[in-house]
Amino acid sequence: MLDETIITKAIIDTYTKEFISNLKVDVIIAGAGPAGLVASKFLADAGLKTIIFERKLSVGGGMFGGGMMFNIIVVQDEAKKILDFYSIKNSEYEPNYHIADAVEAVSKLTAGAIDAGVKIYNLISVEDVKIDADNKVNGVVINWTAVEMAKLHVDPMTFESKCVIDATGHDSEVVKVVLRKIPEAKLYTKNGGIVGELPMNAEIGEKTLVETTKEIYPGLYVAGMAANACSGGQRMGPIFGGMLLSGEKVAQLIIEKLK
Ligand code: 48F
Repeated sequence: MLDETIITKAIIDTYTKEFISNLKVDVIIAGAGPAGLVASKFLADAGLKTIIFERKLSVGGGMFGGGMMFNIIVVQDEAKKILDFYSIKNSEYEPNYHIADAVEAVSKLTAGAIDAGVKIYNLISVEDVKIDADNKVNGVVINWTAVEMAKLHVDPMTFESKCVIDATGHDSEVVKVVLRKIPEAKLYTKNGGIVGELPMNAEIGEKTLVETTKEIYPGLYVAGMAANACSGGQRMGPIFGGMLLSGEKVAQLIIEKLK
């Protein structure tokens, strides 16, 4: 005998209890693409309480689609260790070009994060940041993606963290909010603002990405394509090693800072 109201209660009760327990965490990540997923696992493995807010119904960002919907990803030698770490099957196509199944990669990166203790909230968008008296970022303002899509006039709610990672991809949405809403904000970039992403060059873009992954404003870090977009790095298309290494690097930076 199944009682529909118990099913409903189980969902609401469990979700809200966990939601409340995550109101104050160590790290909040905006975006569950490859960079955000990898960062979250390494942070959680280091004992930092980490949550991700993901706008969409599905996690994985641009990885699921491989290149132009051919759902295979390519990873170079430097990042093969991360595929192996997650037991993502891969093989060498040519020297320095390792291929893997995009769906397997997303699934295992996601499982890795969840097994490490990360809570992923899908269907929730980060729309603003919370700041302290010195304008340092110390949390995010969120709303249901459905509210955002329907343009409903519904106030958002706020979660607090010691650090925030913008892993929102090409649009670097969290960084844009900081620039828009804190007039005196200067990013740690060559022009103090968003330099903007450069056209395709996989070789340079992948190398640059590890350098552009950093704390870009007090309390706010960038990882993945958001990092190159902010600091003027090249785009690189469906080679994903840089995204994985960027996730690893941003986690190391935050671990050093917080521990
Ligand atoms: O775009 P995405 O996969 O970012 P990434 O981890 O990886 C980039 C690659 O996929 C690809 C590439 C470059 O050529 O190799 O582009 O840097 O994942 C970003 C995720 O963030 C979510 C979005 O739905 C996606 O899943 N997202 C974007 N804005 C928000 C957000 C927001 N405001 N709040 C929450 N999630």
